[in-house]
Amino acid sequence: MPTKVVIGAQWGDEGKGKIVDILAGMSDVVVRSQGGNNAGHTVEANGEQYKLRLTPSGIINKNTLCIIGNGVVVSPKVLLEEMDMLNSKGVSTENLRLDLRAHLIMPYHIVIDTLSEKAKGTGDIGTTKSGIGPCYMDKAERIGIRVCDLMNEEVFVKKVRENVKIKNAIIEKIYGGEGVDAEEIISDYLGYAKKLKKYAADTTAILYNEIKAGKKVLFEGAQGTLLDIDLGTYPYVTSSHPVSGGVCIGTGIGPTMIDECLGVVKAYTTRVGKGPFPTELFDKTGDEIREKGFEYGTVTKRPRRCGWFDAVIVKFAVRTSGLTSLSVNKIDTLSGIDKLKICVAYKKGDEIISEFPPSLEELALCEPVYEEFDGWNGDISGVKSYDELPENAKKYISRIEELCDCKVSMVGVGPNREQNLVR
Ligand code: 2SA
Ligand code: GDP
Ligand code: MG
Repeated sequence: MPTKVVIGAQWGDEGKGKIVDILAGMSDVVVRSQGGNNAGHTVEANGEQYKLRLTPSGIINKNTLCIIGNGVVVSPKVLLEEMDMLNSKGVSTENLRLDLRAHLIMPYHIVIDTLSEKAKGTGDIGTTKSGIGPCYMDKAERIGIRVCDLMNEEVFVKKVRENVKIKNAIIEKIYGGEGVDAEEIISDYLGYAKKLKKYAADTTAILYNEIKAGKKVLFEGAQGTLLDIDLGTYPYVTSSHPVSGGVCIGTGIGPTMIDECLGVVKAYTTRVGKGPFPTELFDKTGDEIREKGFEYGTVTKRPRRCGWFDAVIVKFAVRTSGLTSLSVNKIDTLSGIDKLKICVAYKKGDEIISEFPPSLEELALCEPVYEEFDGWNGDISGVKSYDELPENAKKYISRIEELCDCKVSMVGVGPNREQNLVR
């Protein structure tokens, strides 16, 4: 199929980077449509590990055109650092394009993100403090600064001076913090502009023409469904749209141009940051999964909360993103756990709930209803085909498929490109 969306069907970090890198080998174009450098996508290839935050995970494939779409919020500083990192590892960034409509993360966004989290005290969201929320706020308030503004010195200087006045009032008067210096920002950002100029383009037109020409296009989601600002566990969400619908708005294409939607999940569940997590484990099994699966934030190194696979949330992702198949990663991490559980529904008093509740207050009254499975033992990271997996692992996957009402097309047994079993 020519166009495919890859999204996270849990709370992010499902292993999207690995899957996109694998599929990028069969694609002409890879596009990011939302989020920013809050994302951390890990790709292991050619004996190297790459932790990508802004660049699409297709960049490791030298012939793939990589687009940062209009819906992404871009820190030029982080982007240039990432490009330098890639170049130093021999990866070319010549095929990168940055949309002119994308909004810029400015230093005051990072300051406000940090101060507003601090001011919330124990009621904080647990953001990555990379300025994502404040940048999307400016976009909605219609005072954001875009890549096209950065490419026009006169416009850029005027907008920065105006915005800094407003932002410093907020930083100093509301949060009691230290304001930022407009002239320093202007000088730094005009330096970034020079370096980024040749990559900046109207990518909506490029993308349309590529699709019309029959090219294979992959859309790379960041974060995950339950972090979607509309459909996630609001307010414990990010400020963009990680569901498949976000791709249209964030890249400028219409829904008729999307052929397939692949949801990536882990064989268990993780979450980083605050907010509800019905199947969270607070015992030694949770710790075992964290240590074996190395569940720590790719960007912030925060320990990820770990729990059992929750079919209620994944079924919700299948429904809200119209998923056509699932990729289940990290089945290897569950090896050696005697009894495994999958949450098949929630119980609220005497009521059985099978749809993920919109209200956090209602969710707090829900308890997971579990089905138990016999586990499997041994190192399965070298398994080369789905059929070779232990019988109990295959039963576990088949049950995920039934409960989520979606075909499982790939199973991950390790972080490397080669450790992916196609069914
Ligand atoms: P933000 O910074 O405003 O987007 O934070 C809002 C919530 O979204 C969560 N969030 C994430 N959750 C999982 N992974 C993310 N990327 C990094 C990773 C996270 C890291 O790959 O590990 O390094 O900690 C990501 N980005 C945002 C965040 O935790 C808040 O709950
Ligand atoms: P993303 O944000 O969805 O791209 O995921 P992250 O890169 O933040 O986190 C996923 C982690 O799991 C990374 O360290 C990957 O290298 C690793 N990973 C991906 N698939 C597998 C798998 O099947 N098994 C194991 N053990 N690790 C995996
Ligand atoms: Mg991640």
